[in-house]
Amino acid sequence: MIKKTLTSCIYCGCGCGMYLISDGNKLIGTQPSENHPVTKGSLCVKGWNAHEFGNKKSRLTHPLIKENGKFRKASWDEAYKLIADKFQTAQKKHGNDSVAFFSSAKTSNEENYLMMKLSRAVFKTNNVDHCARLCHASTVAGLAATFGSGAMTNSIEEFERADCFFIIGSDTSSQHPLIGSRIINSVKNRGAKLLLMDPRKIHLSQMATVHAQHKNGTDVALLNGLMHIIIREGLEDKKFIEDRTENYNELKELVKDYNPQYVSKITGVPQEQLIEIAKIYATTRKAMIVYSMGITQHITGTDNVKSCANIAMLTGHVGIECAGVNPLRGQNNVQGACDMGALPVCFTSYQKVTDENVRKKFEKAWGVTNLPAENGLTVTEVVDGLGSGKVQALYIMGENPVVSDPNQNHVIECLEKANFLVVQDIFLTPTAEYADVVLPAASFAEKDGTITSTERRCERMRKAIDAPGEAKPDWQILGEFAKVCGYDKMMYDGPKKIMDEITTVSPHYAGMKYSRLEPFGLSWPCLDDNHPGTTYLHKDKFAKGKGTFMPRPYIEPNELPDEEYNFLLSTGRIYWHFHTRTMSGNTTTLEREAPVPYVEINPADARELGVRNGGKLKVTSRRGTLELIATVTDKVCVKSCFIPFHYIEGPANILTNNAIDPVAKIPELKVCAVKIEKV
Ligand SMILES: Nc1nc2c(c(=O)[nH]1)N[C@H]1C(S)=C(S)[C@@H](COP(=O)(O)OP(=O)(O)OC[C@H]3O[C@@H](n4cnc5c(=O)[nH]c(N)nc54)[C@H](O)[C@@H]3O)O[C@H]1N2
Ligand SMILES: Nc1nc2c(c(=O)[nH]1)N[C@H]1C(S)=C(S)[C@@H](COP(=O)(O)OP(=O)(O)OC[C@H]3O[C@@H](n4cnc5c(=O)[nH]c(N)nc54)[C@H](O)[C@@H]3O)O[C@H]1N2
Ligand code: SF4
Ligand SMILES: [Mo]
Repeated sequence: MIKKTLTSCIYCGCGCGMYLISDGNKLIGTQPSENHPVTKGSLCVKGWNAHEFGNKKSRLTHPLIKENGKFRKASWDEAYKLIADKFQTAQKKHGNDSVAFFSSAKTSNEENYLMMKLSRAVFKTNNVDHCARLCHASTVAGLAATFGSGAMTNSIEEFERADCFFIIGSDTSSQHPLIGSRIINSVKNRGAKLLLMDPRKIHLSQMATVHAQHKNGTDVALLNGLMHIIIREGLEDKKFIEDRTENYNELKELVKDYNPQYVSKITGVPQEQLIEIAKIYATTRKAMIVYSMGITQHITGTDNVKSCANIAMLTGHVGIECAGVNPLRGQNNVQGACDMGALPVCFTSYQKVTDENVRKKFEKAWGVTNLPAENGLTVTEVVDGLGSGKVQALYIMGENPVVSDPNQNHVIECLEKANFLVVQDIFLTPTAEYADVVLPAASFAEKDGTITSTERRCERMRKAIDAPGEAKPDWQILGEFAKVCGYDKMMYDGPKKIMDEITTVSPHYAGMKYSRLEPFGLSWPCLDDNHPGTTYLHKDKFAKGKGTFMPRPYIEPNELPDEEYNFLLSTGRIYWHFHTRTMSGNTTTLEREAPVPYVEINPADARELGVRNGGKLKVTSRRGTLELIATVTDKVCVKSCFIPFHYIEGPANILTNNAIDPVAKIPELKVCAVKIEKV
């Protein structure tokens, strides 16, 4: 029988509402919801094909235990007992913080909540984190410090009415297609201005009012330069600054030095372009800042984010409709994973683990004592900890660090040293190969729950079919495992009950009962059962009261090209693939378009190297080396190159630098130095 189930797309943070079409227990297609406020009858190519990977024969169907280097099938009970024994033994010998947990932005809010509950209530450690560390950790830190809340300030619908887009470090039309299409419509049909600041040519470049191709990693200088011009021209919003912000004099003092001549020299952007961008942005009221990984994935990621917040406050472009600072969250549920406290420093709703009253509240709610009071380790610190012995055992749910973490050789060395590794996934990933126990999870199509999209919209995921073999939803696995560990307050008869618990301990989600999430969800803050949700933040007052200007000086990236490693490498993604390709690589239409890894280089460099389009190149950094096909294109500047990080067959992360931002601990995935040779 053919059935249609309304759910939320598994791929990006746009949070599209789609129907999964199933025939018996097999998914046969998808279809966009006509009425979903983001989707409105359209999906991108990934959404249209989101039914395929789940049907693959290579799905994990049974728990696996490694013996003498080989996996064998095991029962759930045997697997749970082994993990419990290893984790508890590690803690007895090496202390509570010798174990760690990676949660997953691919799983539901309820599952992220249970992962952090498992870590904190059962194992008494705050060593719980997830891929936001590689993604928007700098947003969470930078916007919390300036505005008091680290989320997208405005909603996706507002892109349809904005008059100016200030896009810095976001390939929006490729990576957030349903937001990108609104930008394109507004620019083409309504004459909205598009100010693009991106070192690389992207699809949006063609229609940009101005495209400043600044040098990678010079964003703080660029933004300070724009603020210098705005103040010099008297275009700052004096009333907003006076009424709603603090620390303005420090900002004014710092940006004094960033005159157009100086900034042009650092960034490579002509002075006229700087002036044009500053004037258009400052004089258009409905002007939205949009950013993503080009801003966050730097050792100065937090500084970059603070600088975006500074320029928005300087011009009074926040707390109003169709404006604000809009970090586009990447994974379908990375916003939710952060909201649920799958972070080493906070419980749900960003309530700090260091606050005794907060801990007391959770101790009471969970029926436990002595919740850990010290901040835990981040993803990158846990990986290092496996190498040094500080961390003995790691439980990974729905992440694939062998492909997604920087400096792959280092990651593999650390995973090999791990005393005990558990991987819970839908496929046997390159990371799972290093595991001692592998647990089979149900995919998004096989379970109920909620996700929270980039516009803070908490919406339903619904079960369409049964999971293959003995695979189970992550929430059920975590509950059963906790019980084997001696804690039975994580057994629920379904995600609805888990959300009921979440609403009682999380102020932003207090009104998010399942009955209220029909049909397309609500955006937080949603403070009680009658609260309508919130489309844009910081109206009248910032989440922290006054907004704080946080002026930052420009600092160079950690590793820039020199004589030997003379190319700048930047990494990122492409339209057709999603991250480590476990899902998109198992999807015919997507895989057909981009089946092999490659490196983009400029035609001038290709001539110098004597390589043509499709020829072979060896790319080497201080950390590793890769052979790749050359794609010769003027998308990248001379002496720069770009490699998508999707491919285990040609993993960009063998080259990348694991230097981190000191505040947010996010690695510098967007800049490192390499040399390139013809093979
Ligand atoms: N198809 C597809 N869609 C996805 C994903 C995917 O894997 N595939 N992943 C999702 C996830 S988790 C995320 S986080 C988002 C990411 O979405 P994006 O951040 O849009 O994607 P990226 O390719 O990482 O990089 C964005 C842009 O930053 C630019 N850039 C590089 N260095 C700099 C710099 O120093 N300064 C500035 N200003 N710009 C720079 C790049 O040229 C690129 O255009 O996409 C989400 N959507
Ligand atoms: N060089 C470089 N590296 C990068 C980036 C970059 O721009 N450049 N970007 C970084 C960013 S922004 C991100 S977000 C990370 C992403 O890094 P990861 O999160 O490690 O990448 P994914 O491929 O999304 O991994 C998700 C895993 O979850 C599994 N999965 C899917 N559904 C479920 C489920 O329901 N349950 C369970 N248990 N598992 C499931 C998938 O099979 C997959 O293995 O990569 C980062 N790495
Ligand atoms: S835009 Fe994002 S959420 Fe929408 S269909 Fe495409 S991948 Fe899915
Ligand atoms: Mo991400």
